[in-house]
Amino acid sequence: MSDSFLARSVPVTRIGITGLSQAGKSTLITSLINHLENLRRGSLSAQTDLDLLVHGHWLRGGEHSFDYDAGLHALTNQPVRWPTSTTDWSIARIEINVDRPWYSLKPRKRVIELFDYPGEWLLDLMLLEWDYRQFCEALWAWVGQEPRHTVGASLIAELAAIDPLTSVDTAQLAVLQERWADFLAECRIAPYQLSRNLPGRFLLSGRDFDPAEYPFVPLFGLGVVGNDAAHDFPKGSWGAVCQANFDHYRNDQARPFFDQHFRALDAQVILIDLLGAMSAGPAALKDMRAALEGVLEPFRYQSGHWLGQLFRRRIRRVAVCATKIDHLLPDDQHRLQSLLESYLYETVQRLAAASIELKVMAIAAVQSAQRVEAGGTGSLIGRDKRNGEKIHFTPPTLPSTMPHNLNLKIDELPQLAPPAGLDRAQVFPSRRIDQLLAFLLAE
Ligand SMILES: Nc1nc2c(ncn2[C@@H]2O[C@H](COP(=O)(O)OP(=O)(O)OP(=O)(O)O)[C@@H](O)[C@H]2O)c(=O)[nH]1
Ligand SMILES: [Mg+2]
Repeated sequence: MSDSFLARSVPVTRIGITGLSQAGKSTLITSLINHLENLRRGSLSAQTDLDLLVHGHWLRGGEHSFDYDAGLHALTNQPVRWPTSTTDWSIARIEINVDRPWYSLKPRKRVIELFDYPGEWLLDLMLLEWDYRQFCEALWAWVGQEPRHTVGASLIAELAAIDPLTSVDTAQLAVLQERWADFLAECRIAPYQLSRNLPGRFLLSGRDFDPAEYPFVPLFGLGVVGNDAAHDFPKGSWGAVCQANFDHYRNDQARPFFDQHFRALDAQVILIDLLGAMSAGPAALKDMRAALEGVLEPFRYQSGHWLGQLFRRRIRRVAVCATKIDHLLPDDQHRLQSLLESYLYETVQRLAAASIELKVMAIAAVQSAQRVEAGGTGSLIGRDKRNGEKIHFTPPTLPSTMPHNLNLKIDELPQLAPPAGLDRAQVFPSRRIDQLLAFLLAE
């Protein structure tokens, strides 16, 4: 990594951390740094895989640096709040002292880089292999199913009514592109919580890209979808303009991002809001699983494939983590772990066959609810994220296995505020962050 002189003198482990908007990336990174800064305190010191790591400190500064100060400020000042939402990539660097015997020639320092980027961009992995026509076909299949079919009904009908061979109306295209982005944004949040929202940069463009400069939408009309006899779109037609701008998006935006950043990754963490998807119901669960399958597929490609080269060169470990499990009682936290294992069983098996270690974990970066015993049944107490008021709730009881058809729906969970009294010099209360670090950092 040329951007850091440290990279040349000490070994660097770069870990990608991603997840859809609000999955808990920034909070997790803040908590991971806090754990590494307090390596010899708390449960991390009990992880035998990490017992050579003695002291970690966050390296301030550098380009695109993760704002740990802001995360700490939010979580440890009164009134406590969660880190603010982020819209671009950043890197947190933590230098760690390694305890070696005096005669060892191995390095006595190690740098961990946590690379935070939006999951929306990871989802673009799915479209890297498509041409424009395949893109339209895939999206046509998705919008044929509920809830997308109903949520986007009028937009879908309008896109299907356009004859791709006729001259493009650029004003109408601009409006349709905005409406497509709005449709994606609506699908992403409650009550739908869908995951496969493409193109990802329509939702989160990043600092260097303006989707309006290269507008395109999926066209579902004659000649694009369901017509094998591929014919060229006439110059200046809807089809030609959308195709050219799709190609620009794929080749000059999505692909360079992976080219630039995935070469240097040693491990990848994908955060999912499984509890959120479970409260949205089976359609959200199915869509999330399909999205995960889609983005994990390239990890299996052979090195003859350009994506295979990118992924297989270094990335050997992948963790898929269901976040925010502090919303559950301890027994249900265990059940969520086994639900997640059965939910992703086939994917785990497939990656294992390709020698990629995929671990699925149920975690909480900052435990924000406390258990109380009320009349024999357990319940939880925390504070409301919006107004800080105390809330007392009985979390849902989870089944111990995931139904094969994903026919599962739980009640919506409250949104909690972080707990008061967090301190940088103490390990934040959390669930399984120590195990996640042990998996990612084991030598
Ligand atoms: N109870 C609980 N809530 C959490 C935890 N982590 C995140 N949250 C909630 O999830 C929200 C989003 O967390 P962030 O860490 O900002 O998530 P993000 O993925 O960085 O979000 P964007 O930057 O907007 O994409 C927070 O505002 C909290 O409401 C956790 O460990 N426990
Ligand atoms: Mg964030």
